[in-house]
Amino acid sequence: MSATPLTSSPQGWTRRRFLGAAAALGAGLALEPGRLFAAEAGIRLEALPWPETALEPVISARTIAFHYGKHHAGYVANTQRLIAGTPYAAMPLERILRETAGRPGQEALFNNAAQVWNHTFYWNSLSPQGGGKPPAPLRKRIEDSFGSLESCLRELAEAAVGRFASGWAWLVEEGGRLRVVDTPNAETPLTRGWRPLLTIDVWEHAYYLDYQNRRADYVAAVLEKLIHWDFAARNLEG
Ligand code: MN3
Repeated sequence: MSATPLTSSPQGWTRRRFLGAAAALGAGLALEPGRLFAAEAGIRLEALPWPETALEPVISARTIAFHYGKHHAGYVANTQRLIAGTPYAAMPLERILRETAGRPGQEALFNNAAQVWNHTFYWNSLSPQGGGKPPAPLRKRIEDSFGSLESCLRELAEAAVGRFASGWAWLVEEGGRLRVVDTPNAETPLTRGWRPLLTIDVWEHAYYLDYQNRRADYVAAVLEKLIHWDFAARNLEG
């Protein structure tokens, strides 16, 4: 795996997004959400979509430095090590997830690869210009499924705060309806037939430096100030 770059350039990102979209069209498959993840083999630490200081004061640069630079990078390194010399080294990340989900003996690879995917998805679920109201088409879908934006936000907060121990809260689409779900540890909606729209990481490493045990305060601040509705809208269209 020595030829695999640990980080990607913004140019590389754009190129992979294009290749991912082209591959999805060519194969008639919905890569969900194909625009973020490489269609070719190899595991990378994808670039953050904003500078480390961009989410302050809601999430500090120090939290991002550890969360991205140590935790996320660690999952990337572990996954690269686990696939080296195996057939998984020839697969893109999303295929590795589908091939290892629920497979006895592959728990470590699934957990690390899923955490790579989940973290890239999480960074893109946050924006310094986030919060506020979703764009009109997404807002209509939210109102159709939850009754109101406020109900959707309340469900997201309850899922994020109520998730016992480590895991993730998600807004997903299933069968034309939007739903809030939560997953434990590294579990990802991708392998359960749900289309993920956005996520909140509720592992303690996501908030402990800034909020200590006050997970509810972290979740409320993220939903109010950072949640990236435009990203969710693009995933719904994609
Ligand atoms: Mn995390």
